[in-house]
Amino acid sequence: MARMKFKSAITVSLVKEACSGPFVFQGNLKRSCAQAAKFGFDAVEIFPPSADALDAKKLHLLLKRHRLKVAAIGTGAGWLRHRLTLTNPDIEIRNQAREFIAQIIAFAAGFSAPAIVGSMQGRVEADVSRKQAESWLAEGLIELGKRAGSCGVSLLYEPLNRYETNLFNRAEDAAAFLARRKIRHVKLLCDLFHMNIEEASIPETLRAVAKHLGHIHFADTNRRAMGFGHLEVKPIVEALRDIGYDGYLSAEVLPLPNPEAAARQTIRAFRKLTND
Ligand code: LER
Ligand code: MN
Repeated sequence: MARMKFKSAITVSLVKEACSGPFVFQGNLKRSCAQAAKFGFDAVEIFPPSADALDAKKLHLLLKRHRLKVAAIGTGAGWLRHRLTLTNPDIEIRNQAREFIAQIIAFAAGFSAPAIVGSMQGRVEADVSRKQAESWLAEGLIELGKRAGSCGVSLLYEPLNRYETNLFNRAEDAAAFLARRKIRHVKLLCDLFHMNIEEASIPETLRAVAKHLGHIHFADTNRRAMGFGHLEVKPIVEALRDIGYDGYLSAEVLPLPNPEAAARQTIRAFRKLTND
């Protein structure tokens, strides 16, 4: 059987409020794409303030010039800037959250890329039952999954560690939720940083959720570039090969000690681990 080929991606944030977040390049899409290409990445993962803040025509030209793809587009600014979530008790806020994400889904689909629901999932708020919060999350993901499917792409749902949400922390629980609630066109984004906190075994979990897996955030235990922490990553890559994963390993990592060093370390680790 032909060997599966992984794809490399690096994060670019255009959101000022996220300057201390796990984004390698920040603030200037033109310069960030040039740098991503210079280091040899296949794609960029973009974290924009909103869909409106991006210019599709300019982005197509920029990607063409640098032979890059869009790996995914994050929606977290909806939470960071506007405090919108899919599980807020106020229906107006839930609706605004859906609209914010829907616009990013439509924009990303123009680049054959998925949008990501991470922090926009929210949490089980005080005075809300878990059952109710899960139902709101399921309703949101069902509708947004339909939108993604009708544009020919998937939507990515990301379980987060316990310090960021109390909804789903473990990938198998999230996969069971997607199946139980019949949520279509939604795949799992497995972030190795969150998994290191929550999973008993990352390789075994990846094998168990194989059919739901859509994207990987490629980060070490300390949220730094792969190799700058202590993650045992070889068995993880072996598991990804065994399950036939051929998607992105996308570096959602801190720009430490500086963006260039984080990018260089990521691509070095990517090549060494994958021989790609
Ligand atoms: C989003 O992809 C994520 O992993 C969050 O932990 C970032 O705050
Ligand atoms: Mn992540």
